[in-house]
Amino acid sequence: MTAVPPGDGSPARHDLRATARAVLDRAVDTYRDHPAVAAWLDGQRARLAGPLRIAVAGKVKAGKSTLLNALVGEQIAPSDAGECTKVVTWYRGAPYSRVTLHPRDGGPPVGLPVDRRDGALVIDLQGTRAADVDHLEVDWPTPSLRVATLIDTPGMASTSAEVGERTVRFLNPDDERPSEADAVVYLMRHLHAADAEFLSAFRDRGVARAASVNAVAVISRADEIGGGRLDAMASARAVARRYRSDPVLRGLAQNAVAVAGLIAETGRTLRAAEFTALVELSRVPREDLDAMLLTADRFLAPGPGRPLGGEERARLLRRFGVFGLRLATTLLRQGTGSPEELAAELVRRSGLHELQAVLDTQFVGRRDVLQARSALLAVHRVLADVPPADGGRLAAEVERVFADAHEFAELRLLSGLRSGLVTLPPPMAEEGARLLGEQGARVPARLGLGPAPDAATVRAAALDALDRWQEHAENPMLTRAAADACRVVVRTCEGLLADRRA
Ligand SMILES: Nc1nc2c(ncn2[C@@H]2O[C@H](COP(=O)(O)OP(=O)(O)O)[C@@H](O)[C@H]2O)c(=O)[nH]1
Ligand SMILES: [Mg+2]
Repeated sequence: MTAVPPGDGSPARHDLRATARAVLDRAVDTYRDHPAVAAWLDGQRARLAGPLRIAVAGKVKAGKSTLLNALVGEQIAPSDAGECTKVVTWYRGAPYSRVTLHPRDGGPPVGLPVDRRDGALVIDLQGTRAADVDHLEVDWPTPSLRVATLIDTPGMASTSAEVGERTVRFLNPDDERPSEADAVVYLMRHLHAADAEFLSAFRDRGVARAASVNAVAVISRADEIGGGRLDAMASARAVARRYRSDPVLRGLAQNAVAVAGLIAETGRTLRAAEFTALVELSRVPREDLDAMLLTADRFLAPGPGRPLGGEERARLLRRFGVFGLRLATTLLRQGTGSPEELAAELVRRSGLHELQAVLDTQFVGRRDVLQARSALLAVHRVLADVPPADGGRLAAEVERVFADAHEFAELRLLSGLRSGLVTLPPPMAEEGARLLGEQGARVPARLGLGPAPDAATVRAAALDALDRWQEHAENPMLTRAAADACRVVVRTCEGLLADRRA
C-alpha cells in the first residue's frame, strides 16, 4: 500500500470522522459510571484515530500468511502449521520490533522473544497452547504497516473446528456486532459454497447495512491454477474476471484479484544466495531442466549430476514453488541480469501490484467511512449490551448518523446496484456506480478523470455530472426506487462540486 496524506481524499472527508468522534465522546460520557464500558469505548476512540484495520481471512492453507508477508515485504507471518499459525495475530507499524502474547484468560500480556532465523520472524509461544491465546501482537518497523494494521487469522473450515470458529467469531462476532476489523481481504482458491457463506456473514447487517463495502476477494495461489504452466497467471486473471461479474460474488465483495502470494513474497524478499542458485539452475540444459521441473517430486529426487545440493533444492522449492522456479529460470535464460531485476519481475507477474491498487482505492481511500462505521457500530453494540438509563437519545443519534450521513447512503446504494437490488438503465448504472466511488472514493476516480486533474477540469466534470443526474432524477419514466437512487447520486455530485479542491 502506498503512503497517503492525512484524510482519505474523498469529498467531505472531515465531517463523518468528526461526527463519529463526537458520538463516541458522548457515549464515554453516558457511561461514566461504568468504568469498564467507558474504558472499552475509549479504546474505540483510539481505534478511530489509529490506522485502518484490515483482516486477511480464508481457509487454512489458502495462502493468507504468505500474502500478508508479500504485502509487508518481509517474512513476519509464519506460514504452514506451527502452533502460532492457529492464533489471530495483529501486525502493527511501530518504531521498534516487539511480539506480545495476550492470554485468553484476561491475564497480563506477555512479551515474547523477537527471533529472526534465515530472514524470517520465528514466533515461539514458549509452551502456551494456541487455545489459551486470545491474540498475538507483532509491532514492526515497516512503512507499509503505518497505513493499515494487518490481521492474520487462522482460517475457517479448518481440520480443527475450534480454530475455524475462532476466525468467524473474530471477524463477525455476532449479528449486529462490530468486528475487530474495518475491512477484510478474503482469500479463496476457488469460490466454494463455504466461502460465499462466510463472506455473506461478514458483510454489514442491521443499522450499517451495506453489503460488500468492506470485502475484497483474492483468488490466491494463482500460480497453481492451470497446473503451474507459464501462462497460469493469465488463466487466474480470467477466473478473477469471471468472479467479478458473478452475481453472488458481486454482492459479497467489491472486487476480485488473482495473486500468486508465494511469488510475490519471494520477489519482495529475494536473497543474493537464491539468485546465485537460480543462475546455476538456469544453466542446466533446457530439456533436462524442463523434465526436472515437471513436478515437485522430480525436482527433489536425488540422483547423479543433479544441480545444487538436495537441501538447497528443497529450500528453493519452498520459496518459489514449481511455477516460481520455472518462471525465474526462464526469466534468467531470457536475459534478466540482476537480483533486483528478477525480484521486480517476479513481483510484477505475481499480481501483487493489482491487489495493492485495489486495497488502496477500496480500503485506504475509504478509510474515514470504514473507521467511522466501526466506531458507530461499537456504540450501537454497547447500547444494546448495557442499556443506560437515558440511552434513548444516544441510540437515536447513532441511527440518525447511519441514516443521514451521505457516505453511508452512497455505500448502501453502491452495494444495492452491485447486488442487483437496485436497478438503473445500463449506461446510467455504470456512471452512477463510478460517481458513488466504485472505482475509488477519491474525487478524480469518481469523475473518471486521470490521477491529478486541475481544478477547472474537476469543476467542469462535476457540473456536467450534476446536470445529467438532476435530469435523470426528474425522468418520469424511472421507477420510484431508481429516482431515489438518482437523488443520492445528485447529492454526491453536489459534494464533488463543493469539494474545496474543485
Ligand atoms: N504455489 C504456491 N504456494 C503457495 C502460495 N501461497 C502460499 N503457498 C503455500 O501454501 C502453504 C500454506 O500457506 P500459508 O501462507 O501458510 O497459508 P495460510 O494457512 O492461509 O496462512 C505454504 O506451504 C505456502 O508456501 C502461492 O501463491 N503459490
Ligand atoms: Mg497462516
